[in-house]
Amino acid sequence: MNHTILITGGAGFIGSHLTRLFVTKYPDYKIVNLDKLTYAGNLENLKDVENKPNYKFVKGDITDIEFVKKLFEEYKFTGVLHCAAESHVDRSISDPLAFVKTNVLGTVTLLQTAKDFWEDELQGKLFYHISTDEVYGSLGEEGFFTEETSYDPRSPYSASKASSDHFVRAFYHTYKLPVIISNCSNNYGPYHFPEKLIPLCINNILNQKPLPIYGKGENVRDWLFVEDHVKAIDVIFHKGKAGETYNIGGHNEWKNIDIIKELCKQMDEKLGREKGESEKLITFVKDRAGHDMRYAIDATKLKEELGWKPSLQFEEGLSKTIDWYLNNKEWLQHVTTGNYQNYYETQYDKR
Ligand code: NAD
Ligand code: TDX
Repeated sequence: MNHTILITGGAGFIGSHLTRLFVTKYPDYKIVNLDKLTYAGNLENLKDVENKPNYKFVKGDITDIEFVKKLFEEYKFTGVLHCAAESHVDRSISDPLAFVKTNVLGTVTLLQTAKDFWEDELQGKLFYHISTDEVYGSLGEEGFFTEETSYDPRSPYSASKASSDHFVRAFYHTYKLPVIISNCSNNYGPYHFPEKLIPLCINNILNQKPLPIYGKGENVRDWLFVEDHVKAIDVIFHKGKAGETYNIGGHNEWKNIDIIKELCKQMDEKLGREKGESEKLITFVKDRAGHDMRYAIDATKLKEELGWKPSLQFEEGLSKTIDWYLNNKEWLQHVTTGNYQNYYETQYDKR
């Protein structure tokens, strides 16, 4: 069928890759990108698709119900791919209310509007909520998160995402709204805002600034190349079953310190620097409050039921990512001026 899809947060990191994939792969779909353009949203991320006839950008806030209603009236959406969120754990520690507002109230605003517009004809509609593995809490050395793992969020960010997931399921059970949730592990790749570990360290290596590693760098994350994530979303959107949850992960666990060492090694080679030069920048700093120890996803359900698996090996994905940042220094400069400097000073310089 032909869809008219609302993508929220399409100017952000994952949202821009998702928008690009849907706009180019499905020329018969109409894609409307609703984004507030917070510090994390950037229309430069979508320069290559902005003039496509099936793409439209609308600036707005998902918590503004009158605005969201008007958009549903105008476009008669058949699907929602909901990416918009406050997404950075460290910011959630300093400003939890902003996370409740966008991640909880914003999600319920969209659910409520979709329900009101779709309730006469639910057939052919889908509300797809993009969520995170952080809702499951923190693992010890063993085990994986499955779709059955109990929720145990431990940061204001993950608590707000867990809350939004609960509302999505509540709308399915109460109003039969067709919903799907996917919970993904840590993404990396082009257009990643340099407040997150990998792009922050790429930027700092380039500028020969300290690489701030929280605690001892022993925390483990399961990394997935962002293009593999959005390919999984595509498969789930088209083949997944309403009411279901799918975990998405790379089966690719790394300690933070090991990732940064690999990054230093690859960047020294690419920049023609002496072997070991960038590693000297590694600086252990005060740990993140409530820092989750380990995340690891079991993505068996997605592989067995829908046939998705990651396509890129991590070292290759990291190399592609570094090359993108080296070829797009202007993008990096644009996003690291102004407010970014204030954020950086508060987060790191005064620690
Ligand atoms: P991001 O911070 O890069 O982008 C978020 C986008 O949402 C930005 O464009 C921002 O302008 C927009 N936005 C924020 N508040 C808004 C509002 N009130 N109204 C409209 N737009 C608003 O985030 P990301 O890393 O791309 O994450 C996207 C989604 O994927 C989030 O829901 C996040 O929880 C989830 N997720 C992220 C990761 C990851 O590793 N980055 C992993 C799993 C899940
Ligand atoms: O300066 C840093 N130093 C450091 O050691 C930063 C920014 C992070 N870290 C550590 C904290 C984590 O253990 O690196 C790891 C990764 O940190 P982030 O890049 O901030 O990601 P994380 O907190 O794991 O959350 C990410 O993955 C899940 C995304 O930001 C979330 O949106 C997503 O849901």
